[in-house]
Amino acid sequence: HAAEAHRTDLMTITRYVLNEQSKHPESRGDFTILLSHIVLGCKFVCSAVNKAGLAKLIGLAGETNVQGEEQKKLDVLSNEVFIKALVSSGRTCILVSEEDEEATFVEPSKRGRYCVVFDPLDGSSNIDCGVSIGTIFGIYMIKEGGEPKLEDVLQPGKNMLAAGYCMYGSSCTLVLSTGSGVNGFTLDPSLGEFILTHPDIKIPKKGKIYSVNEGNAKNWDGPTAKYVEKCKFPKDGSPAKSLRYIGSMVADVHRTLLYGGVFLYPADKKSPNGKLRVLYEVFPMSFLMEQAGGQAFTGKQRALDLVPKKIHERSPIFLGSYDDVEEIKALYAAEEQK
Ligand code: P6P
Repeated sequence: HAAEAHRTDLMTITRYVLNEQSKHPESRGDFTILLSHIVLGCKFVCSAVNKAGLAKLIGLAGETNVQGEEQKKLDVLSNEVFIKALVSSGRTCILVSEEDEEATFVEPSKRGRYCVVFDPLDGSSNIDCGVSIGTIFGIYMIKEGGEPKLEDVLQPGKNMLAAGYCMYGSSCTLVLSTGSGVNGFTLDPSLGEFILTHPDIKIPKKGKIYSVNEGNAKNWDGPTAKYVEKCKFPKDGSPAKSLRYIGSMVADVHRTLLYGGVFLYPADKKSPNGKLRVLYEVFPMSFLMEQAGGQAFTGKQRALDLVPKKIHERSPIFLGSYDDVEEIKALYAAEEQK
């Protein structure tokens, strides 16, 4: 009977978020409405990404769509969809997107209390070869009343109320945390609903995989070089780790979350702050890792303690299984002692 109930008792992301809301009686449902608009954006991008793949593959309508308009690059299209969805939710006041140099300040008549930072289509350079890509987002509450200002989004990641990503791959999977654990939902295209498929995700305490772009090895600093060396040639007789690097952050992080291990995008001589962006790549993924029992480190401090000064600031990042990141922290601490 339980199995039967499971099949018919569909836990959709909407129901899940409403359940969370019911834990906060004072809530006016604004957060639920905001999340429902983010989910709408993800559904749209999922369908656009799948179509684009198909259009590219079989040369449908060339580079222009049926209206003869120049086919928009998918990341530009995705950005417009999210901006419009977030503004029309009436629950946001500042939006920071990887695609826009400046933050978007929502007009007063449509303003709400939330600030959303997002990368509408991270890894989009991978679309043409069919590698999974994704949307990454984080949500802050505006610091205090009055005119929203840039400082309201330059908050440390630990102040985020929620964070998540939607991965567009063989299936469309949305992984979300609203501060009490991590849950994964898979889009059922026949229903147009995200169904709970990965309840209460916990990352393994230690993993057998390391994930880094080895092509940057000549530029790494000591601790990173030492850690990767240890993964490949362990001195304690333990088996070497496997290297898995997809080159699309959402895919590499999703595998790390489910299988364990560690994802590294270290600083190097070329880019002293690494490559990944603090607000809408490092913070949301670090938030999820901590919520799943893992951790995230910048080489200097806990990633979520970082206070960004600019909205497109970058930071090195080491995130994943708790024990694996501990080893990296020990190597950086030893370097500090020198
Ligand atoms: P590299 C994709 O371009 C991206 O922003 C992330 O999704 C990914 O983790 C990283 O860059 C890959 O960078 O330098 O290894 O190609």
